[in-house]
Amino acid sequence: MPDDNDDPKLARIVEARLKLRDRFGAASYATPSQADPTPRGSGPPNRHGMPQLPIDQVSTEKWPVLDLGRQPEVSHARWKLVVDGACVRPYELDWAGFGALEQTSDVSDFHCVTKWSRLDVPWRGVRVAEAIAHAEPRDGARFVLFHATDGYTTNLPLAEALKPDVLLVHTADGKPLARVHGGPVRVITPQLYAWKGAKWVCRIELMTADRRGFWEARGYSNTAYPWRNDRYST
Ligand SMILES: Nc1nc2c(c(=O)[nH]1)N[C@H]1C(S)=C(S)[C@@H](COP(=O)(O)O)O[C@H]1N2
Ligand SMILES: [Mo]
Repeated sequence: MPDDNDDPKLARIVEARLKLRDRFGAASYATPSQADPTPRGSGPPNRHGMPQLPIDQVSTEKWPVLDLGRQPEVSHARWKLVVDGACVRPYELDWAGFGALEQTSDVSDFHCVTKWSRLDVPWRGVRVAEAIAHAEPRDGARFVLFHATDGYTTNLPLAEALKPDVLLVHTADGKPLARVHGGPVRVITPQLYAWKGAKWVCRIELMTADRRGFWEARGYSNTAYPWRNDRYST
């Protein structure tokens, strides 16, 4: 496990979240997996045939804020997104370049591992698949590590990152994404727990081998499927 003791505030946040993991760990390992042949998770149609909420989640209208306690202020002028690693054409986007990419609207759910879900959130942004495609991933690229301005990281299999509802969002609920929720731009992963979506995302690193992100290295599930109650790893 990484050592967080040089930052007492961060150490407290990690300790509190890992206590929650310990509290719910036994119950989640004891719960049978949900049948999930075609996980789709985006908006009402993606809950078709599924319970309204993934197991042990509670719906909330409010949008809680969860992060490492550092919320960087990133202006549009300083905003930058690097796409690099195992690809033919690593590149960098500025705010205008990001706005010039194909824009997508979607409605999808947001499931936090701390047990709240926001259903049917309207989003606008750019598909992560679109941003990655421009870099031309090498054949061996199989994983992605998202890096954020606050130092946070989270990893995904490339196949998950390329799903059409995985977006770099700049707008939520019809308003510019607030700084506390990762504005100007964050990632959302509607089919996975929300820690897989980096707020204040600044780099998408393509990788040939998996590398665990911040929470994945501290005992959160590497796969993170809400419909399977897949919260923590053993
Ligand atoms: N950059 C960054 N992204 C992050 C986090 C973080 O600490 N830093 N926390 C993750 C976790 S654990 C959750 S549940 C969601 C919370 O997003 P919200 O604060 O908008 O609700 O962001 C995820 N993305
Ligand atoms: Mo979370």
